Amino acid sequence: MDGITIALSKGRIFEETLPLLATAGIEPLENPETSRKLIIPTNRPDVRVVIVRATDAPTYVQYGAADLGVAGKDVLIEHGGDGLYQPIDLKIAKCRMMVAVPAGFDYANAVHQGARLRVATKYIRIAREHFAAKGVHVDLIKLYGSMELAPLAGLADAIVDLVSTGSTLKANNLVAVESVANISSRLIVNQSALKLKRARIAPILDAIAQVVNA
Ligand code: PRT
Ligand code: MG
Repeated sequence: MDGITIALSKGRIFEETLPLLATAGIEPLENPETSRKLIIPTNRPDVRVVIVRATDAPTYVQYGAADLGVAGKDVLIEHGGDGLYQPIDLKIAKCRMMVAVPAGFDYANAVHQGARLRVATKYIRIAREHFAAKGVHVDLIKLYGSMELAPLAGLADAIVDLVSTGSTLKANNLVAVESVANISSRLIVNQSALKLKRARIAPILDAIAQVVNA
C-alpha cells in the first residue's frame, strides 16, 4: 500500500491514541469496539488503521505491514527493538510492572534467605533481567494471561505483572512488593517506511511530538 498504515490495539491504546492522531488531522471512521472490521478507514484517504493484538503491534511495524504503531514498553522490551524506530514516548496507557505475592508471604525474608522462588509471568525477558540484577534465584513460569491466579492456585510463589489501579491485586489478595519498571506506550515506526514515505510520516510525528511534549 502506498498510503500510511497505523497498527493499534483495541482498548486503552486505541482510546488514548485517538486524541493524538486527531492533532495530526487523522480520525478513524469506525470504532473497533463496536465494528468487527480489522481495517478501519480514516478521514484521510491515504491513511488507514489496522487493529492488532497489543503484543503483535511491533511485529506488524517491524515487517512493514504497518508503517506506524503504538506499543507498551512492556511489549517492546519483550519483543526486542529490531527494525523499529521509537521516536516518541506517548505517555499513555501508563502503569507499573511489579512483583506481587500473596498477602502474608514474606518476600523480603524469602529473598534474604536465598530461597529459590517460582515466578509466573508473561514477561519472561524483563523478569529474568530484573531478578538477575538483584541476584535473586528464580524459576520463571511463562503464562499468557491471568497471572494473578498463579499464586492462588499454587503454581507460583510470586508474579510479575502490570499494575495500574491495584484493584486486580487487591481483589485476589495479592500485594505488590517490588517495582520492576515504569511503563508507558511508545510510537513505533518502520525504519525503511520512514525513509521512503518521509514526506507523509514526518508531519504526523511532528504533530504528535508537539502535543505530547506540550
Ligand atoms: O487484554 P488482552 O489480552 O487483549 O491484551 P493486552 O493485555 O496485551 O492488551 P491491553 O490493551 O490490555 O494492554 C495494552 C497495553 O496497555 C499493555 O501492553 C501495557 O503497556 C498497557 N497497560 C496499562 C496495561 C495496564 N495499564 C493494565 N493495568 N496492560 C494491562 N493491564 C492489566 C494488568 O495486566 C492486570 O491484569 O490490568 C490488570 C491490572 O489493572 P489494575 O487497574 O487492577 O491494577
Ligand atoms: Mg489486557
